[in-house]
Amino acid sequence: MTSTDLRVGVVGAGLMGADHIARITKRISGAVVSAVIEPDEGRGTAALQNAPGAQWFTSIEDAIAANAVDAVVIATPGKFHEPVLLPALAAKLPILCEKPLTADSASSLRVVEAEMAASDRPLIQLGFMRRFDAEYARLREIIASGEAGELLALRAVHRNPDVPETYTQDMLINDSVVHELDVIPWLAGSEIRSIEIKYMRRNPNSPERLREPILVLLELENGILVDVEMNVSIKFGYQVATEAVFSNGLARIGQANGLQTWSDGAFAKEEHRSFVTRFAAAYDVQIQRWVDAVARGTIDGPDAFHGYRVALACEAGVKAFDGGIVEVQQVERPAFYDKA
Ligand code: ISE
Repeated sequence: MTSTDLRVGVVGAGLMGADHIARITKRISGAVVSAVIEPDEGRGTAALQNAPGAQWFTSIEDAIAANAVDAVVIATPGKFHEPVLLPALAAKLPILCEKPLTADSASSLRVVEAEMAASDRPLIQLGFMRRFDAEYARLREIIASGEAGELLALRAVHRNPDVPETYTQDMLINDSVVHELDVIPWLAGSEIRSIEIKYMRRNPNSPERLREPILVLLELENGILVDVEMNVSIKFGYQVATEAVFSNGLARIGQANGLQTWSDGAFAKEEHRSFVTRFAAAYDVQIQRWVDAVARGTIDGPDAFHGYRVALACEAGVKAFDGGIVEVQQVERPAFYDKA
């Protein structure tokens, strides 16, 4: 650690929090984990193994009162974000908040208002990591440049091998499709106008409480149609892929790119089993760019107002479980968010 390193408090030491703690300690320059904020003692002390010199706190308020952090990474489940975001904003701390911003649009709006009241510039960057994946960035360039002609449609698949017991039906949208609700407007340069959901044939592996896989159909403001297969019980592995259909051709991202083996007359390629490995490089780039941006007094990624828009799209998505085409409420972006 050097005296200029950003002292980061990581809130939540579950799968994602522990991964960010290891990342900041081992691979990120200009930052150090100075605090692990986690109510569960077992998880908190386990996480400290990867954060030499860090202190353990059970609440964000205690870490702020002890002057232990210059910035915060929030990696708890979305429903716990608001009570961490509000005191961190009041203390004017830069924040990298894992997706989603909060559990619903009303609380997301409260966070946006608290941010505008606390600071003269955005403090929150949202952890939508796909934007930092090299293939997503290249696809966005191809779309924007027009080099393959006009974009006609996007076809996406989002497949998980399984999900934990805490995963509920609404999480198909609020926890999983939320990534597409972020990245599709970013890729296509157009907001989401409406959402429709169709139920695919039930997977016998699906837990009793879930009705899935689902097919999510998005219509964008510019008329582009996007279909997303969301599937969380497909056993074989973790797969996130998109095909872009242009007037002059196709582009595909997210194809399996692991170890190739030839054996017993067969060819095989390794597939990911979790988002932790599939997006490892994107998470590294995201955190490094956030740390560098904080040093410049800014953010470098999606902001809280975008998180509010995504929350509105999620609400439309959850309504669409009951059938029909559901319009997404459109909101005007305050000039405050152009200060980043
Ligand atoms: C999880 O929270 C993620 O963010 C993953 O990227 C997604 O694939 C998964 O479905 C979510 O539960």
